[in-house]
Amino acid sequence: MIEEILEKYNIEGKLVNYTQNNSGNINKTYVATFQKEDGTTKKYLIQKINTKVFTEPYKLMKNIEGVTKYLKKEMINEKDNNHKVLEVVKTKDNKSLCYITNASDTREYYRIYEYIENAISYDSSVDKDIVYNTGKAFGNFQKLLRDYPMNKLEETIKDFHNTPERYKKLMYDIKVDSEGRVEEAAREIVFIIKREEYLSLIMEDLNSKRIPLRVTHNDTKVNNVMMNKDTGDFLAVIDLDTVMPGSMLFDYGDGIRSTASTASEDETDLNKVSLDLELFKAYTDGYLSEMAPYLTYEEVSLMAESILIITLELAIRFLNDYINGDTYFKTNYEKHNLDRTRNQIHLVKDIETKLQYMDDYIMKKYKVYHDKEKKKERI
Ligand code: GN1
Ligand code: MG
Repeated sequence: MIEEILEKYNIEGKLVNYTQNNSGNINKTYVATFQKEDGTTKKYLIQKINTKVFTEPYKLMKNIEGVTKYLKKEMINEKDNNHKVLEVVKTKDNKSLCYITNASDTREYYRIYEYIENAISYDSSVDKDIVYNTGKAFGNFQKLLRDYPMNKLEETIKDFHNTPERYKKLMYDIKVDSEGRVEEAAREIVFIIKREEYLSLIMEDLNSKRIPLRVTHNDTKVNNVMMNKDTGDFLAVIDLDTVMPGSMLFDYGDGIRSTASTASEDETDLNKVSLDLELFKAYTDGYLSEMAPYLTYEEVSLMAESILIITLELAIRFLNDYINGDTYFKTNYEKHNLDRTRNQIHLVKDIETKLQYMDDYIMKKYKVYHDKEKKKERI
């Protein structure tokens, strides 16, 4: 299969081997190594696009091509030689995507990226520097894309971070209970229902234009930033499938949810799951060091709550997938999605006790970075 895909590309050298890479809950990824005539090797990432999730793969690639081109140009403008942009490898007929027809006569879509060398990524983090640099990476990403023409972007997944819509869908699927799994999840369902009032906070402000639409990444997990192995600085933001117009609040909140949790989403020992305030501070500092000058006060005042909202959203999504029979996220065992739901709910409980502290910290730091920039402007 991999060989069949590679035939559609003009990659220099000979395929030495390929292995499947297990990170990511949606797409399938392989790393292929090629050897050139001079003996040097080069790696590539081959990804099978999950077309159940991304139903229009051409639109998806159009977004990625547009955004990566723009980011490259912006980095050159800023004379930034330290960071990289994801590089799409084109097929022999200059397409960013190819397909093969499988045994059951359906099309499977694949794309190839250049492998980012000298880099490492983490699934969860305990190191403040890694977290600071993750926040900085996503802040820098939003900063560079702040003037990207939004009308060029396709909505690759409709209502992706529309939390109240996600809630409505959960309530509907609970009523249908197609897999007979609702009873088992009763406590989790009640927990979510009790928090319904929070869920629309960001969407209402977006809809009423109290907060701006921006180009956002929408999947700011710690493993979506490649770090420079030598310097520890961020090297590149990856996984651009969900780049769409949205609110910076979902990106910031999801960044904290993912990087400042003391355990991965799959951890079943809930005693290990909490929100580490030192890591929260590190991410916030990294993010604000890039984005503070461009944020509005309304956005900043919702940043702490965004952490709560997105964590609830993930609990809703995992639970909804469990109730529907695990059709969306990759799962490794029967109750995987229920365990992920419990993990996120546990994190929500902890976040609730820390909200005020986080809000105070964000406000304080926003003012510091903001004033610093204003001073620079005056000089
Ligand atoms: C999915 O595939 P991955 O791990 O990058 C999901 C995110 C979730 C995340 C939870 C397109 O991301 O929204 O936050 O799992 N991506 C999509 O681990 O649904
Ligand atoms: Mg990913």
